[in-house]
Formats: sequence, structure tokens, C-alpha cells
Amino acid sequence: MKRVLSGIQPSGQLTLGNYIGAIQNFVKLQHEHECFFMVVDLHAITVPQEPEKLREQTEAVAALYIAAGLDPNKSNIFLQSHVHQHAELGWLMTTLSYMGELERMTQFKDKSEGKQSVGTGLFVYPALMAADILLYQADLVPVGDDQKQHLELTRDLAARFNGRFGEFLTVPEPYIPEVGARIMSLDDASKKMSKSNPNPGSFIALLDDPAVIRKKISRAKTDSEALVKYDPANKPEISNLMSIYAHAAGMSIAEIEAKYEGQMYGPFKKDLAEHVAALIEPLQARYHEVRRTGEHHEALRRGAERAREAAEQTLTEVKRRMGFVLPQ
Ligand code: AQP
Repeated sequence: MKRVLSGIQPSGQLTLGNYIGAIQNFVKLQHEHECFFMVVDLHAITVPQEPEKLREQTEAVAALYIAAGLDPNKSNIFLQSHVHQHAELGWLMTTLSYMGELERMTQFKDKSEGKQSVGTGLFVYPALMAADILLYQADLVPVGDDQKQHLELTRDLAARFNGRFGEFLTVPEPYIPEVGARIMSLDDASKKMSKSNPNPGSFIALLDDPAVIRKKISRAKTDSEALVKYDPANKPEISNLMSIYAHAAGMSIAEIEAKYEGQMYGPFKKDLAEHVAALIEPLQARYHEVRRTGEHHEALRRGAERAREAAEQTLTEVKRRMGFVLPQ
């Protein structure tokens, strides 16, 4: 059985991008693999977070995992900060990484662009992400396309460790969905849809009211050609909406093109909003139930227990190989 590890930052309200690009795959993978899915709260603080908001968002992500179909009896669901081994291996991986390779990370460049002061946490974040994955000797990492570069670094760090200290760490493979790997912003199709975007009109939050979803989709940017055609290079906005449509309605791009042939964007957008609302409504109902019962707390407790056990085994061996004196 392969091991799977992934996580999402509680850095805002989860978006449809997070759902299509990541969570839907988590749910699929849990049936065939040993899975560890965390809420990466230590990553969230690489940009400033309001403590109360961070707490609420962390609870929300954990509850959304369960609402989306992660089964605590199949998947180990936990908070990254409940497993202290992440911070420790994170430091060890930081010492193995080079400034040059961290400077090349596009996410770092995007998030630090135009900022007067940039936290060092944001810079070394990919080394912590590598530690998250390597701690569990994960074979597969389900992520959206945007995380591919970080995963490459993880593979490099694992190979570097193995080269210096002997073959031990598993070199993980990315698991990226074929459709929906990168859902773009509703107001700017050159940027990915992000939960931390200050413009709420740029993303669909999984907890948005259906009326809000309809409004956001009706206002989503499109070109002036009024032709429902999938052409990401020349028609990025409508192509992005079509990817979302394909996902939400379970239709192929060709079927969507045929359905709206000769029509303007209005009817397409109207139907898209209905499909997205229908996708999200049951998830929201289940989410509110989880929050009411608090069932995610017991799942997080059990998940962290199992995660600590697996993480400690790796960390101890890594430290031994690196030359640390282990407690007698
Ligand atoms: N727009 C997207 N399309 C497809 N997949 C996406 N993911 C994120 N945005 C999209 C995937 O969701 C997972 C969670 O990522 P994360 O929370 O660790 O950080 P992120 O990739 O930086 O996601 P956000 O939403 O953009 O968060 P902020 O705004 O805080 O940076 C990952 O698997 C990611 O690929």
C-alpha cells in the first residue's frame, strides 16, 4: 500500500481551486492508500495571521476535510502543529537547502513581490514542506499544479540527504489532476485562484452562500467575443470557467462547447453557477453538521497520535544518520 501525504494552509477560506485541485483527489486516494492529510498551520504563519482568524480557519479546514468525504477511519487527519517533528525536520531540511534554489521558487517570488519586508519563514517554507512529506516517507503527494516546483525541491532534498547519509528517505512522486490542476482567478486569468487574494470576487469560497456564488460567476471576467470555446492561450477567462464547468457538471470540454454553440456567455454562466452551487451545497450542509457536533476534534486527536508515531521513526533515523547523539 502506498503512502500519501498532503496538506492545505488555513490561510483563508478554502476555494473551489483547493477543492478541485487537491481535496477531491484526497478523497479518491484514501480508498487505496495509507493517507495522511494535515492542516498546515505552521505554513499559514509564513505570512501574518490574526490569531483568532487563524484558529477559526484551522477548525474550518479540518471540518471541511471531513465534510468533503475524508473518513477519519481511513485517513489520518491532523494539524501540523500537533506533530512537533515537522518543525524539527523542517530545520534539518533548511540546513540541507541552498539559497539559490529557494530563491528560484515562483511562489516565493509571487508572494514577496512588491512587499517592503518579507519574512524569512516565507523564504524557507519549501524546506518545511519537504520535511512534511519526507517525515512520512510518502510515495505520492496529491497537489495542484502550483505546488509542482516545491515537490521537485522535496525530491532534490531527499536525494541529497540519501547521497550524503545513505539511502533512507523515500523520493516522492507528485499526483496532479489532469483537469482542474490549476483553477484561475475569476478577475484575472493569469493568476491562480487563491484563498488569500484580498479581492473576494476573485475566488469562490467553499462556504460562500449560493447567492454569492451566482453573483461572483455572473461578474467573472470574460472576453468580448461571446464564443464558448476552450482556448487557454487566447481565451483564458472562458477556458477557466469551462474547466470549472467540466468539473462541476461532470461533462467533457467538447460536450460543453457543443451545448453552448451559437450562444452568448449569459446562459453558460447561469448554468455554471447552478452546477457549482449544486456541487457545494451538500458539502456545506455536512460542514455545518460537523462544526455543530465537533466530530472533527476526535478525528484530529487520533490522527495526530498516529502521525506522531510515524514521524518520530523517520526523525530519529534521520538524526542518527546525520550524527546527532540520540537520547540513551
Ligand atoms: N487555484 C488552484 N487550482 C488548483 N489547485 C489549487 N491549489 C491551490 N490553489 C489552487 C491546491 O490546493 C492545495 C492547498 O494549497 P495550500 O493551501 O498549501 O497553498 P496554496 O497552493 O498557496 O493555495 P492557495 O489557496 O493559493 O493559498 P494561499 O492563498 O494561502 O497561498 C495545494 O495542493 C494546491 O496545489
